[in-house]
Amino acid sequence: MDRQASDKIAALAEQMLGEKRVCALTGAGVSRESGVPTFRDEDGLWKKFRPEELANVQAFLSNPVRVWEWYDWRRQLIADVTPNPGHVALAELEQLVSHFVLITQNVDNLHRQAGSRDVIELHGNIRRNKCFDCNTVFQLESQESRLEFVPGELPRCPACGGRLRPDVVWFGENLPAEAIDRAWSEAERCDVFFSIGTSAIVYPAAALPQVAKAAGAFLVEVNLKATELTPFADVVFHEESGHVLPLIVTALKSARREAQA
Ligand code: BV8
Ligand code: ZN
Repeated sequence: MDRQASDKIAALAEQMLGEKRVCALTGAGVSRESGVPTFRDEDGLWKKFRPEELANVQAFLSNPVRVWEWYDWRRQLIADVTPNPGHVALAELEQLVSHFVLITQNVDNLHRQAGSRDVIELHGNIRRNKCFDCNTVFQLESQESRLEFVPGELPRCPACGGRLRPDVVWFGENLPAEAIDRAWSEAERCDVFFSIGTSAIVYPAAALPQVAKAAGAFLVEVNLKATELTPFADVVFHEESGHVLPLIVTALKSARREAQA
């Protein structure tokens, strides 16, 4: 890493010392190094399927089995993936910073698997199902929802016999109120806000970095490509999150040691 980049990282670590509040918003890019496809990259999900056809209520009502099978395919895709160094670094940051909140758009559960505890899931979690008709939520592993998935048929709700769907937020659907409200208030109060591995175009999640910036936070973007957020960021790393985030953790650990010496 060149001198300039290491200086950027050392300065960023200093920003997180002491009684600081830090937020991190993550998107699909943070899971790509675990083998989970993103949405809008060249090999992304939206390149093969049109989101309008799959990730919305109308698509589910008109062809529930097709939508269910797409999510079942995504579940198979991520069944064996594991957290990468970027996820692990974020779990470490939670221990190193006095107030750290992880806000994710991802539904792959990898932050929790990496050990992050305070995780706000804005778009739900593909490891849960929800009944479209009675809203009961089922963990995939739970007894009630051990589904014999009959190809061509939609699994039924064990509680009411209704239509099961993945517990994720589709386009046109409101985000879980508690999740977005908490994320919003954390963004308004933080000292440092990271936007990591997201194209920053899906709202209201994409508003969070702007809210933080407007409230005076130091805005950091870690994203392979430039996004609409890049011009507003105080520091930008156009590199892989699995590479940059561990370097930031290392720099913070040494800055903490120096501060305590
Ligand atoms: C809402 C489902 C209120 C879960 C997703 C018109 C009508 C209705 C709504 C709207 C409208 N116009 C706008 C809206 C709002 C809409 C929206 O924002 N649309 C966008 C496309 C313009 N939002 C909504 O509908 C939301 N609800 O607003 O409710 C409402 C109600 C009614 C009417 C109006 C408003 C719901 C949003 C949630 C939708 N659900 N998915 C699932 O199947 O997973 S969206 C989908 O995109 C995923 O959830 C994902 O989380 C999200 C964001 O994508 P990213 O995570 O950013 O991934 P992407 O591939 O785009 O980018 C990855 C980045 O990583 C890239 O930049 C890449 O360079 C980088 N990268 C890659 N590798 C690495 C890396 N970076 C670092 N390291 C690497 N190794
Ligand atoms: Zn039900």
